[in-house]
Amino acid sequence: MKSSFEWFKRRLSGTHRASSSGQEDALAPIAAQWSSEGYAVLPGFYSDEEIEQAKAAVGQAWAERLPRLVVDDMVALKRLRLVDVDEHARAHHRFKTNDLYMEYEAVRRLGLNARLTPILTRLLGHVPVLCNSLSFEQGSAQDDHIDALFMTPRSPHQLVATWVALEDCHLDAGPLRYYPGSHRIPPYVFSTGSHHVVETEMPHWHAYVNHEVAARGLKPEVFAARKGDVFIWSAYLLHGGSPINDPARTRNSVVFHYYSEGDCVAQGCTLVPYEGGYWMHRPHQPVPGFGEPEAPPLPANARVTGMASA
Ligand SMILES: O=C(O)CCC(=O)C(=O)O
Repeated sequence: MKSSFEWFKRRLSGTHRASSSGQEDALAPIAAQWSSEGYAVLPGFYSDEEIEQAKAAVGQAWAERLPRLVVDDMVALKRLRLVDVDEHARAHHRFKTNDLYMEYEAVRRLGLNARLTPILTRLLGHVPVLCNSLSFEQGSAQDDHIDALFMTPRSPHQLVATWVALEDCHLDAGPLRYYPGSHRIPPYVFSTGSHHVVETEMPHWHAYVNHEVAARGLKPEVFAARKGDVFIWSAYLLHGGSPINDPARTRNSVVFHYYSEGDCVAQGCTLVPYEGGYWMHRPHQPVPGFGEPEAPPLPANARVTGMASA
């Protein structure tokens, strides 16, 4: 795996020589890993500078405390406005900060850019629309799941995620865990006929997935990430956050999810062209008790699809 990526990195840096036919495919090793394992790794993809700028933006979000920003308190298990997080919780709880991609360019740039967008386009098979971001300062310790349960794409397979390491991840900090090859498990069908989660039926989902994992001999691995690494996973790859053995350790990282342009247009989304793809402009996540959530200002080049443009 690593050697094929070295080849790809040489290609990206321009030191790769094309074959005599000139037809070599720089993304072939990544696409092959994607197809056989359900994920792809881009070691050292981002520079220290790019990573530090994104980290600074997360710090800025917590300093500015824009009232429209929304976080999930992963200890108290509740969603709230960032501005309402008290000092005690900020110091002692773990938070997932939602959708900084809509607010801070330095975060958005890690989700879409001239080097990453072509890779995402190849793996997704469509032009990607960056539709959310989740910034973590500590591990998520999230149960194993597939993203298609919660962000069920309108068209099967038209959802991918990237995970970017904003620092080296210590193995006691709760690294990302994943099951290579699990993307081949046919998605569970709930009583609604959909792959979308029905919470009361999750015990059946777990029993089904555990059975499939055992029957296929799949084994979990952890991503011992180094700062600047990118991990890309399919909507159907089983993954989660490993237990946090040392709560004092940070695990700065950001997850981005992407739907396809076609699915977003079919759903009338507002898309902002960016670095060969789009980012979705929308309200922030709703917070119980706060009415309609607010969106950031609409960029002048936004493309409003659906009824208005039909
Ligand atoms: O970063 C992690 O620990 C897991 C994140 C995750 O599972 C997700 O965002 O779907």
